[in-house]
Amino acid sequence: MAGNRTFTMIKPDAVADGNMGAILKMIEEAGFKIIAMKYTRLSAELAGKFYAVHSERPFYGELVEYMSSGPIVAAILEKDNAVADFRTLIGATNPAEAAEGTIRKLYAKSIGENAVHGSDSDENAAIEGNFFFSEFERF
Ligand code: YYY
Ligand code: MG
Repeated sequence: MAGNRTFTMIKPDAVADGNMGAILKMIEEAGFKIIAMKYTRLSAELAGKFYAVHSERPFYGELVEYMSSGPIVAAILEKDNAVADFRTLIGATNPAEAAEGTIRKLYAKSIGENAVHGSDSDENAAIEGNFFFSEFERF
């Protein structure tokens, strides 16, 4: 059964460009409820841990550098079918391939600087939410 929570980050490029409010508005208008949210900045060490699954990929170094380059917003979102519906809302990893009207189509600069993160499974949504939020912050 599909779960009802996912995890997102508004990435450094989108925060730096002043798109934080517009992206949060799209998320809320799509029916996601914000369960937990924080404005923070990842160290390179923490960004490396968050994306450890990609550590053997050629883009890992750039990804870690980028994700620690400035403030982000991290949030846990709730909605029926949250993981799949949120992936639809954000669009393809590469904005050139993202559908019209998706967050990445509107706000991503490139495949690397792609504005938002969205969990890819219920299991990872829980792991990623727990990475950023303690138990009393995600009630
Ligand atoms: O889940 P999603 O963010 O859509 O893509 P992933 O394949 O999990 O990759 C994570 C992250 O890595 C992606 O958002 C940008 C970056 N990246 C990249 O810079 N170059 C690639 N060819 C693939 C991914
Ligand atoms: Mg992913």
